[in-house]
Amino acid sequence: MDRYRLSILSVCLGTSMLLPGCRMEDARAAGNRRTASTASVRVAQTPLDGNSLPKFVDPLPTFQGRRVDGTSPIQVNMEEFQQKVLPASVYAALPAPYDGGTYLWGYDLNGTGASWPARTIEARKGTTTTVTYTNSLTNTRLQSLLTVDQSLHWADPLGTTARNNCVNGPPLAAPCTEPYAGPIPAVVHLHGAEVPSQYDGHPDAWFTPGDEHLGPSFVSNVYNYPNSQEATTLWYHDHALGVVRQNVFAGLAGFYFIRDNRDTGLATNPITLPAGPQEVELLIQDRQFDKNGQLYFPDSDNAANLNGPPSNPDMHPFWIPEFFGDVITVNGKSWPTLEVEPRRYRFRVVNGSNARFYIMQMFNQNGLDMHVNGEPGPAIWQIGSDGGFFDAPVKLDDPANGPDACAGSPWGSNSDVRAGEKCLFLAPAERADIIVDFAGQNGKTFTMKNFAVLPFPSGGPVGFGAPDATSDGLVMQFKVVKPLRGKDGSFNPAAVHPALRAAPMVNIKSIRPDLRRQLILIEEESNPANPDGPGSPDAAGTPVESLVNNTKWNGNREGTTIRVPGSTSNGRGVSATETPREGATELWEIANLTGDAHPMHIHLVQFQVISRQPFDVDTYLADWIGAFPGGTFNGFNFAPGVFIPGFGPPMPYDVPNPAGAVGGNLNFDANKYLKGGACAGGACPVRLPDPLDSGWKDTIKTFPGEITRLAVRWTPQNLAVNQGRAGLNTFPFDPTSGPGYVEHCHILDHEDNEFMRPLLIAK
Ligand SMILES: [Cu+2]
Repeated sequence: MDRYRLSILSVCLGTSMLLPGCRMEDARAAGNRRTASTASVRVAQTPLDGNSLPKFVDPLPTFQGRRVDGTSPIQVNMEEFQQKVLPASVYAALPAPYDGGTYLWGYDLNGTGASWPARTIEARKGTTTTVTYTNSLTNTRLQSLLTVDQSLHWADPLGTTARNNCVNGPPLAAPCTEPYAGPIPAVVHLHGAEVPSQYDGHPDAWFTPGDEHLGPSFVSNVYNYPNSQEATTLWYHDHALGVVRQNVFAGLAGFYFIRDNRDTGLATNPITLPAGPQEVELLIQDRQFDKNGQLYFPDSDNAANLNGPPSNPDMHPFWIPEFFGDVITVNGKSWPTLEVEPRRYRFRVVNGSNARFYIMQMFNQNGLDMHVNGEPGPAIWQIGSDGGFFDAPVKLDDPANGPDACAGSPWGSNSDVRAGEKCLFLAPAERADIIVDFAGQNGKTFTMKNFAVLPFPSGGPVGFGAPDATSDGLVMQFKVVKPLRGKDGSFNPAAVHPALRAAPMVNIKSIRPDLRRQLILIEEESNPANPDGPGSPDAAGTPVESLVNNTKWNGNREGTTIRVPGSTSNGRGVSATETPREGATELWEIANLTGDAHPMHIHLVQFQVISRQPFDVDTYLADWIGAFPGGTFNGFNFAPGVFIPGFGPPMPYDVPNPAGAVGGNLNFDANKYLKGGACAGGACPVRLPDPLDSGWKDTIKTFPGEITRLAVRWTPQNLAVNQGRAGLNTFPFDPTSGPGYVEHCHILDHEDNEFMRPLLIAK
């Protein structure tokens, strides 16, 4: 985004006020006039500088003794509450009601009180967990601080966006440019779970308080999770169309563990994993606050906010391309500290941030200023990823990888994405199950730091001014100050240890695919030469939206009711082009034509990474644009060979290209694109998955300028390789029923703005 901000600034200073980014002042002035005349709910907030906050003063909130048993039915109520996220000294200086904490939205499990994160649900493999969700987000204080952008295709409970056609601006009529103050829509997705689609938290399955308004895909708010997959770290979070970035930001997220008879969570577990107080959840999220200690989500009310103004206010008056905050929270507490014994700990790590990536490493802090990197260590051993355990532990931050394996030097040089692959490297929604051994470290303090640039990997660490708290990457501290209680006989990844898995991972990469798909990711930017006209892919404009396969969420060609050919309606308002057969195995090749990495999440299944390969994006893009057929869309005439935003792929989806791949795109695996370009020596090397991406995944980083190849099998995770075939359902439920599933970018600001597609399973 720095790139965009720089270009806006230079263009605005140098030329006319007609260019899109330069109109911000006009838009804001208009917004202020509306505020006076329509009693708008927008509230002006003064940002609090994260640098000014004390660090490492409060303990990490943990869930030991506060987890909820998933083998009994659970009542989950969404409600507003207050929590002291920042140090107590901040709230002590504030008047009522802010002295009581930051207003948040959270999940209250079984009446035990809402918290951020919510209480962890401990489910048991093979035993259904039944959850009844209710939405009590009425008369909240927080709504006025989280300005819904009605120009997005969003849940829209009152139908104002649909009635006023707000998604097809500019120009935008008055209701489209005003904040929304109606009932709050919400729905819960259990991320990474094998579930029937009616319980998947489809983005259109939202419901408002009292179920007064229901999304078109709503079936029930009593969900049954079969827990048929492997023991792993899942998380549950809001998934309502177009407001996920704000509902999750508000606090609607929690952990969900699937336990089995090996990963029992008890000290007696046969894998000997650290348990009890030595098994700790870590939900990492960046946030921004105002001077009342309240959440601050940028909506153009303050030009000085960290993220800059909305990039295209004449199309999206409040939406910003990515949210980054200058306060790092872990388990709903800013820069916390965990006191540990000199022994091994197991951490279940989730990146729950809107858009921030993390490349993390620990440093010995003793005697050093917190901004100085001490001696690295201890090592982090990763034992599992999104969907279960690895076959064997992987050592990260190994000194053998070089002293700067994670840190890079100087700041920002690790925009080379490969640097992260030997570190604890998490894009939004990815999980890591890790072991850290604090033995022999008595008295030491270790600081966990993040070295990922933002946006990743094109940005820099200086977006918020340097040095600052987040650009120094501070995350949390571990203090080895507790006495060792008893001998540590737990799982030692550095020595002989029990197997993590009862059986090796089923290798679905070995299955000959029934179907090959080639999909592209593209960012549509405003066209500086024609700011009110159609966007162009990766022009020097500002981000409008990013799309899977140049296709909008609803599956229609932009500005029309014409379905992208080859799509199937879910009968509830959206059409899918990805319609895999139950039981089939597919090769998905995703080519990222944008300038940034996108964590792509596929619902229903866990998949495996086959390989990654850089390719010649510029040459491909020129040929790909040349394949567009021309026509009139959204009021604009396009000549043949001109990019049509939101048209879908340039060619018919279902007609295989020369590689035999459906998707409607030119074959990006062609030799022409796999040599030269950015690749040294004239050939773009295929990279096998690094160890961290070798396990089960449901969310995968797709790097810019690269093809990411995935083996995706539409069966339960553990089905033997010879047991699946296209047309055979092996799930303990019918995956073809209900509203269907989705696949999307898990940068929340992206998925809220069209970077999501329906996914329907076919017979
Ligand atoms: Cu994205």
